[in-house]
Amino acid sequence: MSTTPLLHIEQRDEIVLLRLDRPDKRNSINNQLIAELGDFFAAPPEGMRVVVLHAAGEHFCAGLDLIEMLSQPKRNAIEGQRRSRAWHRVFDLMQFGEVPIVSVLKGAVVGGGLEMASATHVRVAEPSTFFQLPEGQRGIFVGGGGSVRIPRIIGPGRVVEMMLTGRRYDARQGLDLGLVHYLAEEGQGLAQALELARQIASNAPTSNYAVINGIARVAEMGYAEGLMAESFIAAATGADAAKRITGFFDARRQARGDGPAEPATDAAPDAAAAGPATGP
Ligand code: 1HE
Repeated sequence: MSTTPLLHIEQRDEIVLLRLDRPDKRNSINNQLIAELGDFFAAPPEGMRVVVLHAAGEHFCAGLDLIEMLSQPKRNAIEGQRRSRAWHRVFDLMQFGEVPIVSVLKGAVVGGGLEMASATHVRVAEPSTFFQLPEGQRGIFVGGGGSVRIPRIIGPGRVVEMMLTGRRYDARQGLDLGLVHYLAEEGQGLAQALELARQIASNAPTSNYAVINGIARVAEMGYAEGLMAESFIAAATGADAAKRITGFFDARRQARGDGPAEPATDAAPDAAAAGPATGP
């Protein structure tokens, strides 16, 4: 294992920029890189509210490090599963972690690169971006959650077809399919992602937490279970809602030239401590 980090970490106030820093190998994911990602997301730095995941060089990520894979032949099924399960743990920590992740896509977003991107919450792509799942052509299968996350975004039929034919989708097609949320100008992906990250960081942290941990899970539940789970999540959020809601109406009154609203502390002490009931 190299001692040079493959993940560059830079904290700018509430936003942490994580850069995949292996451009000479097209940011392909080896054991070291996945371990560094896992270490970061298992113990995120204090004060972090949003992560921007971007990449050095021309390509976001060329997927699994195929050279390393060849050098580590699996001896049995459990050993064979080990790498895949390690990726699952790390990408789960990302998708169901503490803060939203905005990714900046460009060039190759292939195989494990697409698996990683699909564990991020907001995806910004530059026009050079292309998506591919070349596992079939390499004689392997997705192992980083690709058969779980990607079909939930673009549908299982498209994933089957992508994997059988090795077809590439470009950035614009990615936008139509939901792999991309924002199409940036060439070279502007990071700037756009940072702008989005600042916007997301200004939300209530508990709301962001509820969104990234709640929506995808509730969507997997049955109707009644989903509604019940939603009501619990709604009850657990809203700690600073009174302040935010009052601020919202104050700003409107000020814009109209009226006086400020009554302070939110008018609420009963218990209710103020628990936060207002959210939802209907
Ligand atoms: C790599 C890898 C890699 C590049 N593992 N070393 N992923 C793939 O099948 C994608 C394979 N890579 C490519 O198709 C191309 O490299 C790219 C389209 C991404 C970029 O092309 P290009 O012309 O800019 O770069 P290059 O000349 O092909 O590669 C530059 C170097 O990166 C070269 O190393 P060098 O030492 O010869 O300079 C390549 O060997 C190295 N490189 N991609 C290792 N993937 C948990 S399951 C997930 C399963 C998968 O991810 S399957 C998809 C694997």
